[in-house]
Formats: sequence, C-alpha cells, structure tokens
Amino acid sequence: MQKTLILLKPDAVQRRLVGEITRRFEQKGLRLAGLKLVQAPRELAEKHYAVHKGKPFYESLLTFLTSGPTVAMVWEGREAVAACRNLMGVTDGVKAGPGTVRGDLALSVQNNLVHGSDSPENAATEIALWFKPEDLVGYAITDSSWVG
Ligand code: YYY
Ligand code: MG
Repeated sequence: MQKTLILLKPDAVQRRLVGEITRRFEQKGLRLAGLKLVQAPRELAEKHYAVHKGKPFYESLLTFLTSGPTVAMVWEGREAVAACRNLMGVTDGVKAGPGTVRGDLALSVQNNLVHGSDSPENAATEIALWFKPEDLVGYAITDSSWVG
C-alpha cells in the first residue's frame, strides 16, 4: 500500500484545527502509520522544502514552518498520495475547492494548514526526513476489506 507524508503545519496547531483536519484523512479510509508532534529545526525545514530554495517565498516559508509545533503524520492506503492531495485542495486557500481542507479552512497561500507529498518518490524521501523507520507502525485495520 502507498504511503504519504502529511504535515499539519504550525497554523493548524495554533488554530486548534488538528482534530478537524485529521478526522478528514481518517474518515477517508486511510490507515494511520505514524504520528508525532515536532518543533521543526531550521535544518529539517530546509531539507523538507529544498525544492523551493531560491524562490521569493522560501525564507518566509522556512520561518513559518519553524514558528511552532507541526503534527507529522504518515497515512497509508490505495493511491494515498493522490487521495490526500485531493482532500487538501490546491495551494491557495482562496482557489481550493469547497469540501477540501484548504478550501474550507484557509484563506492564505502560505498559511494553508497542511502539507502532503506530491509523488510516491517524494513521499518516501519526506517520510525518511520526519520519521525513523521504527516510528512507523504496521497493523491490520479490521474494515480494510470494506474500504478497498
Ligand atoms: O504542495 P503545496 O503545499 O500545495 O505547494 P508548493 O508549490 O509545493 O509550495 C509549498 C508551500 O510554499 C505552499 O504550501 C505554500 C508556500 N508557497 C508560498 O508561500 N507562496 C507561493 N507563491 C507558493 C507556495
Ligand atoms: Mg508541494
């Protein structure tokens, strides 16, 4: 089964939206494989957003991601990367569709509550940045044959 990294960024924690957002991934039918609260050091934020280095919003993005605790999660399931990106909505909260996390709960581009890996390859890299292999838990979900 495919895995993806989801971050509930510092604005989600500060706005007390951790439960509301986590509920959406949970109810989709994904399996929670890892969960931790992290005060990200700058070095981790730099590695996580390395692809955006040099862009005008890069420094501000790093300041944001290190400005308070982040909830890091690994979710697993069929096409987990795409399933989570669909639940999140597009980057800009104004443009994100209703029913998505960003569309329902965000108005900003930068402060858009959630990060989700954009490919299975990037998911593997990002999961390794935020989690040790032993932090991930494998277990059976009893309704998995119903979820598909
Ligand atoms: O994957 P996603 O989070 O939807 O967007 P990315 O294009 O990967 O950008 C990462 C992050 O950077 C985005 O969530 C907000 C921020 N950002 C920004 O502050 N200003 C932009 N013009 C583009 C992205
Ligand atoms: Mg991205």
